[in-house]
Amino acid sequence: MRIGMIAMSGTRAFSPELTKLGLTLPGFVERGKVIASLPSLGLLTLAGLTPPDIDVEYHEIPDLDALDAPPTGFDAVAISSFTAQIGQAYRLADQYRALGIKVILGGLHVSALPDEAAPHADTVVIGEGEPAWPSVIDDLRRGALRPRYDAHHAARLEGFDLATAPMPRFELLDLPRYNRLTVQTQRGCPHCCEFCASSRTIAWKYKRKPVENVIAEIRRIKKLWAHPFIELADDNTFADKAHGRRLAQALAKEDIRWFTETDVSIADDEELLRILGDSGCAQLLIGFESPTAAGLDGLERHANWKHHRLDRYMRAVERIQAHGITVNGCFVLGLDHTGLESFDEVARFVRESGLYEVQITVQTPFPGTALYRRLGDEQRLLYPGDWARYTLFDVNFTPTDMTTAELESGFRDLAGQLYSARATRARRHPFLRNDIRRRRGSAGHPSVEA
Ligand code: B12
Repeated sequence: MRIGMIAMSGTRAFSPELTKLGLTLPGFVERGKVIASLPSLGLLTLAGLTPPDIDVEYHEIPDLDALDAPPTGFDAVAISSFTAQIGQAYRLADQYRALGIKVILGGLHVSALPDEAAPHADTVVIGEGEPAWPSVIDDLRRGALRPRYDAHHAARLEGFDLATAPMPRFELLDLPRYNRLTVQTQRGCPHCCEFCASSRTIAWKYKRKPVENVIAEIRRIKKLWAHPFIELADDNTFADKAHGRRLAQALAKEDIRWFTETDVSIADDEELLRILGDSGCAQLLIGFESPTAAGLDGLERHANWKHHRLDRYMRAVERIQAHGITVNGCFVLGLDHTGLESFDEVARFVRESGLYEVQITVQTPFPGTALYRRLGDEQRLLYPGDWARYTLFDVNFTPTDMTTAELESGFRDLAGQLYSARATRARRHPFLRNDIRRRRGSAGHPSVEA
């Protein structure tokens, strides 16, 4: 039996103006090139759970319309896609089914809207893939695939334990095509931000992978690629400080460069920052979301956590970067109760904080999120179902304190300002002169931009 693992792997913006702008702004182009070559860790993980007598091939489709013919010769295909490319994933699924190839669909979008996906698939997997995959394979072999496998249900009963997570099959990749590989050290997040569309939407309980397993994955990668750059595909790597310290200590011994996402509370833990400073950590991506109380109020739904942290934002950037770790600060435009002033407020925070890097996105109500449900109830979704617009850069809802057109043009202008060659150089200049490079040099790590 032969299974094709097909990753819909494009990065995109729907609006032609945004695409054009993205292609011309130096800061944007650089990050775009880096992330555009990440593989699907979800599919590599499922490949790792597939019995060895089944042939598995891994393929990526960045744009179905640019492809003459999809890869074929399989008994079944497992297709993974996020929201923005799901329309292409459904079209591809229809093509495979027309050829008599069984189609298995799963992932974040399909888990949120299984009824939408079902007409395009022989089977739909809801939730984390690992608990469902062995039954999918057994049933596939017997020619008795069920229309649906609900891992949400299974996870609620038994709870999928990351200590039992399989080794992803990195060896399926055509490695020279990638500039970094991903490893997941945990799933979910203890916070509950209204817009969060990451693995929290399928892993309701925050859970960590044992550090030994993470290191085993990194060593497997190092067998294939001596000095890899690793991106941790986590929602919030250092939410649990004790686990985070153990992880950072272990990573420090691996002589790798790495990047991850976490929350601002990492700045409270001097000990952890010290370990990170010498661990090969190139950059931390932190969701500040907004530099104002109006933007943050109510955004984290458990304890209004981000709102309470606002007065420590500036100091946090300074403390983290003082340890030789650059910060990529993320801001969301179009949050409720923020108006035209928000564009300047973000620009000012970026300037005054000394952030090395910045990422701006438009608030996006991805299906499966609390934001999607609320904006739906408030009749504020502009293009429900038109998923190609769900890119984080295109506006899909009616904002509260400006018009849709104002959000679109304000976002474009802010991107133009922040990612111009001049602004990008100005942000990076202090780090080129100062200690970040020196520290890296003395730690013996190769110099790779995050
Ligand atoms: C790596 C990554 C990418 C890579 C993706 C490589 C790939 N093909 O998977 C690249 C750079 C290409 C990418 C692109 C984009 N990304 Co991205 N990306 C991530 C990131 C950082 C990690 C994802 C990851 O590896 N998770 C770990 C794996 C193990 O989890 P998983 O994929 O969910 O898989 C599990 C289950 O979902 C399930 N599963 C998944 N697929 C399948 C398939 C089958 C058949 C089965 C049975 C099960 C199954 O089993 C897996 C194991 O449990 C996340 C943020 C984060 N911190 O998580 C954002 C994230 C996934 N990206 C996001 C977005 C918005 C985008 C872009 C739209 C950005 C843009 N404007 O271009 C594009 C969209 C691409 C598309 N195809 O639609 C959003 C997705 C929200 C959503 N619901 O769509 C996220 C959550 C970030 C965010 N800000 O919210 N991204």
